[in-house]
Amino acid sequence: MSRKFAGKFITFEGGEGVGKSTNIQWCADQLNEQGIEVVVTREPGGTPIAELIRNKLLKAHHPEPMTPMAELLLMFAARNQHLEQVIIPALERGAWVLCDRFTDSTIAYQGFGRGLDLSAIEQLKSLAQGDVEPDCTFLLDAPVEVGMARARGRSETTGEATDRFETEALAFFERVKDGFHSLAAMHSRFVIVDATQTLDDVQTELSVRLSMLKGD
Ligand code: Z5A
Repeated sequence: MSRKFAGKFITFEGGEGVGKSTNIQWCADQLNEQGIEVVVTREPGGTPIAELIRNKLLKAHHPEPMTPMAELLLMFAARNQHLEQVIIPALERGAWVLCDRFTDSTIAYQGFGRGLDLSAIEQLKSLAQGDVEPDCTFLLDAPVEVGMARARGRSETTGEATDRFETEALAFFERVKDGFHSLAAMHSRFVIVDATQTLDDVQTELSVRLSMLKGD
């Protein structure tokens, strides 16, 4: 049984470049206009300590390779800090938390992508996360190549550096995508949104779902 809060916990998942950041900000603006307090945050990260961990996780080059298990443990260390410092207090006071990635990313990337044992991930999940689960998870779904091309387009404009995950091969991202689809088939909180649609169409779909969550 997941814990009930005054606020709603909504996560945005999917591969690189599918539009998570763009649509989170759009959803936050919609909810703010309706007088709802919204906290927009991301994983790994979301607090000073968790952002330090994020820097290590995403840094493309280290003097030694990061082991998959170290990567997994760091994801959960950052998550526990984020939950205790930001997510739970916000949900308790009635805010809606919109989070760019959460534990489904760990199962997809470290489980399906890296091949780490899924039952070990579940054990860590229950230690780090307890009974906190998202109320709704939007899975923005697009072929890997579409997301990669969009992310490339964005980094050409912003000049952002390549991170450690972006150096992985296509097959890795295909396994990650399969992971997200398996999770969506298992959990009713998932809403799959076709992210190849125009941004307007994606946002019309999100708006309908947000109204349902609000109980309109
Ligand atoms: N990771 C992990 O391994 N395990 C974990 O537990 C967690 C994370 C929590 C964090 O990267 C990395 O950490 C991630 C997984 C790993 N690595 N990968 N891959 P991140 O979350 O910071 O970055 P990202 O996931 O790679 O996302 P992104 O590149 O920031 O993309 P996005 O937020 O999904 O997309 P966007 O920036 O909103 O949109 C990209 C561009 O497309 C932009 O120019 C938009 O204007 C455009 N766009 C968006 N939607 C559309 C539509 N519908 N049509 C046309 N253009 C669009």
